[in-house]
Amino acid sequence: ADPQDHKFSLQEVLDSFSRCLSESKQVYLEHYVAGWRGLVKFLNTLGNVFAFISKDAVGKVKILEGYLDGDSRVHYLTVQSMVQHELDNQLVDVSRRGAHPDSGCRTLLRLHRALRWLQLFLERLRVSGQDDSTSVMCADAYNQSLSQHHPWVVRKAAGLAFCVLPGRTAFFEVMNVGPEERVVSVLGEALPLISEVHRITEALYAQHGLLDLP
Ligand code: 1PZ
Repeated sequence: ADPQDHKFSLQEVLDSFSRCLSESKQVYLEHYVAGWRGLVKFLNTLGNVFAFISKDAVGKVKILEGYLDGDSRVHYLTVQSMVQHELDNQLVDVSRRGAHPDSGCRTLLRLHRALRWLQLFLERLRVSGQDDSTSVMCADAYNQSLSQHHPWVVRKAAGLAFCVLPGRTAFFEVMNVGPEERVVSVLGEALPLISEVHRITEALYAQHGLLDLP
């Protein structure tokens, strides 16, 4: 068999996010978490500079995996059922950090905010041209989204990490999805689904007043 078959590809990540939505627009937690697990793998291939980011993401993925495998797993099938279950049972610190610092709701919110960054970044990448800089695309996407939730020191560290991102051509290669035209078409198919997952989660969190969980 071709060893390339087993090599990591960003395709798997996009597939996981594409599988997130049920017919009734519920968001399956299992696929959401699988998407993040894949993103972390991808981030790790980019080098040690990104370790502080990957470490935080891994921690959050592990927390959610704990719920997916835990005694209450029936309640963690979808993001909707998770929110319902945790709110009904007072398992969320709503106004300040307290007894539930690792609730599914607040943990997923961090990834949800980062998903917006991913959406903006991949969209920029999709429509970019030969001479565009991944560092600039990444920083723009970050400044438009996730940065507003981060303190100065994290913004500073993130800014430094963006500077050492591989250039556009190398970045397309590490995505390992195929030639540029294919990357562009795969992104074109996956991004509307990622946006939809983001939009539905955002509406759910807004409806329950959960967008600022500590
Ligand atoms: C391709 C280049 C990768 C750029 C990644 C862009 C995101 C930069 C985020 C830097 C933040 C990392 C440090 C940790 C911050 C945490 O304080 C926050 C809030 O969590 P809390 O402290 O409240 O528990 N964590 C986050 O905001 C989640 C960040 C996850 C970032 C995952 C990025 C995955 C990248 C995939 C690569 C394509």
